[in-house]
Amino acid sequence: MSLDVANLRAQFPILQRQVNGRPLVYLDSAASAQMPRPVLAAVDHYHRELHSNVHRGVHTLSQQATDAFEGAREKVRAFINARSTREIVFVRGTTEAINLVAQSWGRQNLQAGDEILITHLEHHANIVPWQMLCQAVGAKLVAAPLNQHGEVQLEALQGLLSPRTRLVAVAHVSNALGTVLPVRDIVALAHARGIPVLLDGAQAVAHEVVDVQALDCDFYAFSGHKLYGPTGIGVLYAREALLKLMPPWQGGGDMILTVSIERSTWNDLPWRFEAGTPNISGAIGLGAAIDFVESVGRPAIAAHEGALAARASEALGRLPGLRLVGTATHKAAVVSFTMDGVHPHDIGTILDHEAVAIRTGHHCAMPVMEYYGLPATARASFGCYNNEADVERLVAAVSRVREVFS
Ligand code: C6P
Repeated sequence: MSLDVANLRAQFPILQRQVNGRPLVYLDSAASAQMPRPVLAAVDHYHRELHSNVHRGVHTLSQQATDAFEGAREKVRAFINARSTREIVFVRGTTEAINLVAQSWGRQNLQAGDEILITHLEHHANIVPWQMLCQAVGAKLVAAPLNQHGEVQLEALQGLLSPRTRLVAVAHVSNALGTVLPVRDIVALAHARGIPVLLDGAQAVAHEVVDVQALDCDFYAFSGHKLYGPTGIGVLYAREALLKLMPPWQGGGDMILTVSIERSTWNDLPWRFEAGTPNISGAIGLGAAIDFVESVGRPAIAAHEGALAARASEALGRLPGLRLVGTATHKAAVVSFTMDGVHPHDIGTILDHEAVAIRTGHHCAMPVMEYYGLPATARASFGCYNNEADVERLVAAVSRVREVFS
């Protein structure tokens, strides 16, 4: 199942770029993965040949754009094995998907004294929308703790489920630590008490086969730009039984059936949740990204990235004063680290001089940084196009940081 990485790399024009006079080493795929030629071509084709509005025109362009847009929805459905395209709502990204659930389902189903259970490793996108909801309705946000490896323990999470818990919302994979959460078990625990579960799949879909029916989750959110697709497009999967009871959260064109000055009636699912002209080229690009990922195969991608990340962790871990942050047994290809006496931003700047792109900072996960008593980490994250030479360049550049600061 090994990947033909040289051939894969040739599909990503950006990897030909030089940065500071050296070939780019891109190790920031957890922030945004690069786009391969078929995705660039699909977006370009839409702009050159189909550009028009969807669901509105009888003219050929509009019909073809609508077919391509709705075709992308079917690709998403098949990709995550949803039962129906009625369960696939196009949104701007994971952040918007979670806000949609908070503002629509949340306001309808939560009241004062209720609780939402998250964990300590969530991205801000899976914290702040719930805080806003809690403030609006008088509910309480509860967070399950981590162990020293950055793992969420089921017993601890179970102990925080209370008769007032109305929703469990957890990451499938942590962006800051790489921890893969035991989401099937979490869903089973919550469902045993009749509590619905939202999974933040932003860091999972490009690396794991995600089957929403097998996971049995109620909501699943992800972004196109972490899946080799464009920015500004993402998906909310919601179980149809829940979605059909949820009120629209934004009003406007396309989400209605009829409008009079007195009142309006709502469109069918999923368009009821897609007010206004959608990101048509983004959805088409996402469809092409899904075809790309399926053609490569996620088990092969995960095995390849996992081997690179393990190699990088081992080599970096041997450097004096370097600490790996997040050492879960079940981990995605994310390597977060700190170096004694060096701020992570300085690590990132020196690496950039060497054309090695990593992310530094709190990774929009401040509670997990606080948990470890750190202001920030440096994070290298891997995609299908990375190779062993990238790992060597990373390790050499980090060693250079040590030289500069010693
Ligand atoms: N994490 C990272 O570098 P948006 O911005 O809506 O596409 O995705 C938000 C989001 C939600 N959940 C998780 C687990 C995420 O990792 C992200 C985005 C990027 O880690 C940018 S902060």
